[in-house]
Amino acid sequence: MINCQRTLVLIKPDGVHRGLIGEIISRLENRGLKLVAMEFRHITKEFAEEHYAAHKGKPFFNGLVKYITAAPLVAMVWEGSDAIKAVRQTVGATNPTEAAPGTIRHDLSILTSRNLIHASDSVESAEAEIKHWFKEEDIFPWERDHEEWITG
Ligand code: DGI
Repeated sequence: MINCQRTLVLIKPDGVHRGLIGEIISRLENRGLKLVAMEFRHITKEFAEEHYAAHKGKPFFNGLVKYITAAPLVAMVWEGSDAIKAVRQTVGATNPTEAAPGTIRHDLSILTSRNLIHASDSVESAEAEIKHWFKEEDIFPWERDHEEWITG
């Protein structure tokens, strides 16, 4: 596979409540990305604060932690060629009103504080976030029969 990467994706609690789990997973599957780990989780305040540590002290930090811990979410690891960039592109800009049409955030949401989905934004953050959320034994690499037609 050309530049094989893994990236962490979260369907945030609004995505679960709004019944958008299937829609969001379909968009990533249709892109040619491969799901290699998935868990339904209701995370603690401490766990959320560590996940969003880079935003500590910002005016929206407490609201963000409250939102992400308010109800269960879906945590996933996706794999593919240039997966980090590809997923971010399919997810769209942080502010849904600035996201490009056709992206998940544009098509399915309207508020930055309810933007449905998280995706790692760099090789370094993907590595750290996957480690924070998943044990290595809970990630399941598998080969598609038609792998070479998608990833080269
Ligand atoms: O990687 P992203 O989720 O696209 O964006 P980020 O890492 O800059 O911020 C993480 C989350 O924090 C984002 O998905 C929503 C929230 N956030 C970021 N900037 C703002 C914000 N929430 C509010 N209310 N206002 C902001 O300016």
